[in-house]
Amino acid sequence: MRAQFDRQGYVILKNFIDPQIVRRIRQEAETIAERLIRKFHAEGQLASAYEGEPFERRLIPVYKQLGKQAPGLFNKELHVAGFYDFFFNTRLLDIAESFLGHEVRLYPNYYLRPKMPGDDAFRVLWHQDAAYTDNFKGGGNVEVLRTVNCWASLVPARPKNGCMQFIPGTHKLGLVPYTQQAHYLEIAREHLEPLLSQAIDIETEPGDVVLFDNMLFHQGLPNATDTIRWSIDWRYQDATQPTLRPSSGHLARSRANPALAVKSPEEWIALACA
Ligand SMILES: O=C(O)CCC(=O)C(=O)O
Repeated sequence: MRAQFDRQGYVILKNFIDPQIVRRIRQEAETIAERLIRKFHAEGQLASAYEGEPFERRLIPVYKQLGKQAPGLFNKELHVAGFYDFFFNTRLLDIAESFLGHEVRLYPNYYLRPKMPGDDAFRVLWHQDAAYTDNFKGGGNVEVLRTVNCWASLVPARPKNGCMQFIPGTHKLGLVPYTQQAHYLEIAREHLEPLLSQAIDIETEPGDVVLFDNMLFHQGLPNATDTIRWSIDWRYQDATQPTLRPSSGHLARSRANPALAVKSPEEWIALACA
């Protein structure tokens, strides 16, 4: 696993997450969507609460009506018990620890992502995750950050509904120039175009976890179906390093200071307000 990660810049852990945890996460995502709808419906901004609609569709009319007011990503909302079992999963943290050493943090950008159909704002352009950290311009060299970046879908992810695409081996190129586009950063054309023919689809099922390098060239395709492609993306980092972002994330494993690591759903929930 480690050898493939080092060589290709990614590895897919098939059927890695316990089905019970996957079901729980999906329920948490449904509750997050429900709360969003209830709030905007109570404020009179939605024609209906769309109660009869399934999870894969319910937010579609909501996003159509709310436009830019609708969040493209959920972050603080993930401080609920189900996501504690997911992010602080022992098997996953064992892998993170084996890659990163005994001090491991959950990096600050962890998201639940409803990729809406037919909306270009949800097409995530070719980028390196490290470029988003670099773009904060807080100083520091993002190339030295030691992270394991993770991605999992709550529905089957395919090219048609907007799975990710990777260009294997590109994590060895270092940070390449990028530009700010309307919604996302994008790798400069002259660095991307010669490599585009090597892009591969990353197809996943719920329960799979994709691990990839902070420098790997990747994109999230547009969703051309009529259902939402729900996914989660998160990262672990060597906690002896700075995040080079405005926030510090959350300690997940520590040999030096075990008492400081998040150890229970209650602690995780309390951190929503931190
Ligand atoms: O979910 C997507 O479509 C893209 C996600 C992504 O680029 C990331 O997690 O870094």
